[in-house]
Amino acid sequence: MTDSTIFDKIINKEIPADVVYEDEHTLAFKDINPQAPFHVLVIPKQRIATINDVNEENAHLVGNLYVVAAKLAKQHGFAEDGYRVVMNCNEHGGQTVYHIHLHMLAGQAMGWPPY
Ligand code: IU
Repeated sequence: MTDSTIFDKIINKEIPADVVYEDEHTLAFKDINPQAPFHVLVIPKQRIATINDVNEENAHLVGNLYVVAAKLAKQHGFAEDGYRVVMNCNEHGGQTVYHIHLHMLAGQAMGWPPY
């Protein structure tokens, strides 16, 4: 597993972030380089480097990311029109920060395919 990332500093409040949700296991904050009108990253507080590191023991932490995304969608009025959640894995997936994060993009219609 790679070393800790800047997201640990955000979790530990060592650097600021625009936090939109926080509980014991999960944090959600605005992406600093938004790709949609609403773009937040939903992350587990316990670092999991990539999707390849998801297993039976930590799967509940990944499930929580979707629970939080659904809450945020309802709270911000995106549930009905829809939105996108995506998690990039390694180089071909476009992952740059090795602490898994669910991108939640909303506020406009999304295109497909994503390349
Ligand atoms: P990726 O899926 O690993 O490529 O996404 C990393 C995201 O983290 C990307 O959208 C960045 O804009 C975002 N980000 C951030 O919000 N705050 C930071 O301090 C850093 C990256 I570094």
